[in-house]
Amino acid sequence: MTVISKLRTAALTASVAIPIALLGGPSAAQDKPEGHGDAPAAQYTYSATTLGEIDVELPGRKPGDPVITPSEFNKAATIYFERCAGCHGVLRKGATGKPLTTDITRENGYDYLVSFMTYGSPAGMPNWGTSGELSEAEIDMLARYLLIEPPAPPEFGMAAMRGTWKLHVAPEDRPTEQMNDLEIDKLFSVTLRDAGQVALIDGDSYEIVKVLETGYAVHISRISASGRYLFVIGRDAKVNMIDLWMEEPTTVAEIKVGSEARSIETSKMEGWEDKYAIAGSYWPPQYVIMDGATLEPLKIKSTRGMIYDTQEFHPEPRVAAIISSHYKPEFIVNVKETGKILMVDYSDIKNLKVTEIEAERFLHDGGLDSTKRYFLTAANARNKVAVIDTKTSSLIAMVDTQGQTPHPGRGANIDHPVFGPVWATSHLGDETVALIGTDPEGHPEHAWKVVQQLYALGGGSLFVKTHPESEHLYVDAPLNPDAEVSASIAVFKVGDLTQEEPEYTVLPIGEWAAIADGQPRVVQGEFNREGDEIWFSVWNSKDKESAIVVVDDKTLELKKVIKDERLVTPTGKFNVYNTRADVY
Ligand code: DHE
Repeated sequence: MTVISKLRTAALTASVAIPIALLGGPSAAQDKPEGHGDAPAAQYTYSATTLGEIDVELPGRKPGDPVITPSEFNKAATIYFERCAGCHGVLRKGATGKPLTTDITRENGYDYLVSFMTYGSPAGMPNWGTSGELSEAEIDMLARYLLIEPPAPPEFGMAAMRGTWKLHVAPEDRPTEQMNDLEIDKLFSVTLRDAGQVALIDGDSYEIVKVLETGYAVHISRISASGRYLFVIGRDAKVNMIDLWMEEPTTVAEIKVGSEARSIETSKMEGWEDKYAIAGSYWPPQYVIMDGATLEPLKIKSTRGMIYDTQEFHPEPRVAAIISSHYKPEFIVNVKETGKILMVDYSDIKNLKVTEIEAERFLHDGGLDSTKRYFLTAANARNKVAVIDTKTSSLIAMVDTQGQTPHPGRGANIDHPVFGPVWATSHLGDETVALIGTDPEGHPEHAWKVVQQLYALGGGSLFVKTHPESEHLYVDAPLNPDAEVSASIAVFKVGDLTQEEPEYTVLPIGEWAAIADGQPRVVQGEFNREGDEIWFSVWNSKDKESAIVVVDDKTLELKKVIKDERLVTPTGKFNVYNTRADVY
């Protein structure tokens, strides 16, 4: 363990070049375009992998269309969805990257497209050709593909959704009391990303209670307000609903809500606990409200519409984070490309009321403040955090985080010795951690301002974490290009935040995991129920050993290394109690 101040070595300050789409920064002339092919860092830039598997139809030939066979068209579409759609949009209307509609591509022409893809551009386009990521033949195929009208992947309406819905165990056939002796609130649901599974791990014994099959490249878990049901969503938009009361935790219902998805949540307002679930999709751009006991799809709402400021139509605004209000029967839905936050009132879904809040474009993730009244969410490509008052369903502030590409996860709530309650976010693009005042009544002068900037390990941070019982703020840097940094965690002591440049302790989590092979990255701290230990994933590639490292929060010493051959690519971890009660 080492203590470091802001005056760090060059390696530690190295900022990350990975999410080019998000950063909009230049890529080095002949370097390999990081983030597009390097696992696991590449896995951060949005890749529409499931869409890539769908067969698309070659449109009828139009005058001026280049020659392309249906098979080439399909191959090009796969590459496009996997490599390009994250920035340029599935329908090529542009997102963080430029639009690639045929009026533009045809004006620029075939040679220009080939050269652009081969050499990249200082504005952030990776050099796919010179880096060796794409062959000349692939670039030629893609250039011809881009000169033809884009195919639209299939919609996913009620009939399609119902066709995938499986109720394995009806509510009346489920137990009326807990049938196992698990301490459910102590369980962790651990994403086994590339295995398409979650592992349920007991917080006391560190034993894997069960491994369950889930969707492809499984993403996050959320827990029903009662704590009984665990909801897991895969990138292929498959939702598993797991009953933790059964003799062995079991999937009791499943559904596919689209082709690409990232978010799932359940109703938490008093009186509405466990009543509904909601899932948001990247493709098609929509969300669906489902029955909280069966996953029966009840109401699908498209998010297509006008961008909040330009008021121009966007055909594919993806649904990013969804969070449940504790103040009203509302789901709070982040719509990325239109920059709108939707307050979806689920008290009467037949006469659905949706309050549409103008926020900022490229909304991604976020979480609640310590009172659970305010939702703070990053518009990451705009370096902003939007603050929503969930009591009045309105935007109350837009905070410039003074860093590049904020990525809070759900953020971390600290009682700051000088500024009172603050919420923290780290950044993908630099080493800063922004602390934002969240107490408009007790500390009005600090509310919704960056009251302090901390300097952590380096760029490439994804998640910060603390707990009401903890005196520490933990900051990861899994996407930092420096192997040592990406395998370490910075820990700030809350009491030290009075210093002008607070020092931090470096935990060599990767070293503690003692994994001989590969270059594992350390990602996403998650506290246990009691708040006295924090778990980190040591995320290696699929064919190599990974681990979970448990740290004693009081002493910052290693407590346990969990290793098991079933722990394949562990990433997110969700303690049942902390997740259901929004403790972070
Ligand atoms: Fe995530 C949350 C989207 C890549 C681990 N991720 C989220 C949320 C969204 C999102 C919208 C918020 C969900 C919510 O709260 O309802 N993630 C995306 C992407 O679009 C992106 C950038 C690329 C992609 O194609 O999926 C992406 N995410 C990753 C990863 O590569 C990570 C690091 C490893 C993994 O498992 O895939 C990753 N994302 C996570 C985790 C959370 C998350 C662990 C939940 C954090 C929490 O504390 O709640």
